[in-house]
Amino acid sequence: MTAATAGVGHRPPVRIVHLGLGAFHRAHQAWYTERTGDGWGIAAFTGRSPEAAEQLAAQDGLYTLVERAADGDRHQLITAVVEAHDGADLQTLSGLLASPDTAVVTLTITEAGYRLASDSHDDGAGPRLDGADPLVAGDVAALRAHGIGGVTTDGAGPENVDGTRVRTAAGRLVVGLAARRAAGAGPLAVVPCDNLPANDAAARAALLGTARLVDAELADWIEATVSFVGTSIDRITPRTTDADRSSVAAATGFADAVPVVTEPFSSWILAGDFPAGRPAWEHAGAVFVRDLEPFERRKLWLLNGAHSLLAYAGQLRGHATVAEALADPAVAGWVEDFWNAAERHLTAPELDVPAYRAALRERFANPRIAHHLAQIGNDGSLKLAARALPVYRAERDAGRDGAAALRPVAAWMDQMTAQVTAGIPIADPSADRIDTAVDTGRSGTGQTDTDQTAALLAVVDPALARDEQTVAAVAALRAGSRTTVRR
Ligand code: CS2
Repeated sequence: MTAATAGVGHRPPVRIVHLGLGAFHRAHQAWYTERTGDGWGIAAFTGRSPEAAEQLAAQDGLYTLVERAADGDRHQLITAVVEAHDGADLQTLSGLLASPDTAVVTLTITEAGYRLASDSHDDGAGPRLDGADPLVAGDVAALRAHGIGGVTTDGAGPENVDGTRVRTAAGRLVVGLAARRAAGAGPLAVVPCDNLPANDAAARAALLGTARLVDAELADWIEATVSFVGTSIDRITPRTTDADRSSVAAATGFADAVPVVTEPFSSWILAGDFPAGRPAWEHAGAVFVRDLEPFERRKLWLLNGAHSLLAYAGQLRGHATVAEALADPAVAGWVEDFWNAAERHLTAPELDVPAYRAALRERFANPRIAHHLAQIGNDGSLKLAARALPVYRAERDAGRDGAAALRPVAAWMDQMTAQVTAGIPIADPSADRIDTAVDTGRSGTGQTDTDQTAALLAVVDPALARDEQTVAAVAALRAGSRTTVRR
């Protein structure tokens, strides 16, 4: 505790459990919760590494939020996160979920965290858990071996389950929800806050899919009791740097090890039920709607789609940040083309796409936010499926070639090829498959650039990879972007 944090007195009780303690959660859901002043405390669990929890716990959960506008910084101490834990601590998670005080579970586990099958959209049946995924299979085996059913029937506690062996968010939540069921603590809402279309359906597929493989009765209980709330979330939050830590310490006197730097803009749109209540997030600017889909598409396509295009096309042209890439007229032109394609399918008047595009140009150009393209470029195989390919499909269904919407995919392929060739590691759950696919085009293999394009597309969308016209269109764009890069 320092002078800057000494004034923080009574902390609110835990009513929200969060999985995926990272910068975005702390800049977004925690900030909204703080702003309501409703006294809802958050217990946050890390995903993969416990470090963030250790650092935050050492500061009693307190941290500085820096709103970084083009003309200056605004600092705010956030007090809503009252507990920070290692995600492998299933005993604490189960204890919190078994409490009727806990009403909401929020998730920021990244697109990859849901472990969904990449061919989910082929049959239009919606997202589906990838039961063959090694992490999922490992969790299911661990939960079966430790008898998650025992948690619900004979009262054996979650201490029987080794948290380090249950690694997916869904696996961990299944353990926690078994404890809630055993305790008779009643319904709650699960609120995914990741950039996936229909993220409520994604969370439901992950959770119910895992539960079904472990304990059918528990799965039935979850289906009947847990509400899944869809969200569109938005706030550009780059990774915190050492320079950020120094500037926060200088401005506030708090040697904060884990401040968060974010843009002033923020948006949270939600649709769904909260059977055990929720903070009045609408008092903090969140918007509750009946039909989320138009808003979700506007955000995913225009912001995130452009981000991915900037990430790959920008890096190929030697840029490091979003603002730099957007200042390159060729890249900016591709972004406008992509937006024109998307805008044709965002027709609801309340979307006001021209204003949204104008705001995005300004947000992306914020000269004081260094949002690194390499960070956005991670997990491209999943991100492109959510942000770019839906625009392509909409264009194609309307009888157009959709080339502008394929450019992010073509640029991703060129960037992946460049990284594999240069030995730069690829951060993607399908990194091995990307590596193999890149090799498909190597000289001496007897295979062509088109074969390589099809192999890479199969990693993102297996059905589209079987469509010759699409593969040819992507291959043509790749040839184009390579020429540009060489110049
Ligand atoms: C970005 C998002 O890294 C990425 O994939 O596109 O994190 C983006 O900054 C947020 O969705 C903005 O709300």
